[in-house]
Amino acid sequence: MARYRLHCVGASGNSFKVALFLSCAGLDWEPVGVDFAGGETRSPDWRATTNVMGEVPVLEIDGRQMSQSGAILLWLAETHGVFAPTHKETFETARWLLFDNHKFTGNFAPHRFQRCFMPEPAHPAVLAFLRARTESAFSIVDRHLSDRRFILGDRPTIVDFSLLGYLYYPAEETGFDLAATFPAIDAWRRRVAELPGWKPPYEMMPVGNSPPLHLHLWKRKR
Ligand SMILES: N[C@@H](CCC(=O)N[C@@H](CS)C(=O)NCC(=O)O)C(=O)O
Repeated sequence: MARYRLHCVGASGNSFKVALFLSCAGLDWEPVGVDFAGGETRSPDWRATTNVMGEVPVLEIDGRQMSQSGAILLWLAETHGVFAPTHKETFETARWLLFDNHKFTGNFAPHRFQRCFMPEPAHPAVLAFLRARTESAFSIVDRHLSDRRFILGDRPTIVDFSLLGYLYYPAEETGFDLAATFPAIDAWRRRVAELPGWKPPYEMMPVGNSPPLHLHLWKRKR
């Protein structure tokens, strides 16, 4: 059994944030699949034994179970001293991690979910709302990256891993052509993809039971 066990599912970008760290840091870890589509994370038993918040990722080490990707990344960076912000960067780190959870991933992930993982097509107003909020958050990050290589400056840190969690899923799932619309974000995600240990999400976490793609997208893929 690996030292670190990451409870996750391939479609979960929040899980990918942690998987990316573990893989790029060269740590001994394994993905542990969750039956997300079958409702495992919503069951009282899973909440009692694994995560009271009912979410993946959960990182397990030495019997301890940790949730919330941002908190896990902070803990991993401090524990292993890699991809770690400096003490002087503490404020900027918290600022960007909160922005990610609230506005960046916080709108992009539900937009993708509503767009392609719901059993029925989402109401267009819901999609339009989430898309506009995502575009606004993306514009902020695109501008921020126009004159620096990574979010905190010239080297990759956990802040990049957090914000990038959902940016490697296929455009047919996300509905965003990043290369065409957010060139600085696109260049940044390519830079991070050059790190040793990087793999795309479904290859990094080939486990669990992801929600099925919405039928109309699934048909379009064939
Ligand atoms: N802020 C959390 C978000 C975690 C999250 O939303 N996970 C999703 C999968 S990507 C989940 O398990 N959702 C279950 C639910 O909301 O019921 C984090 O960064 O870990």
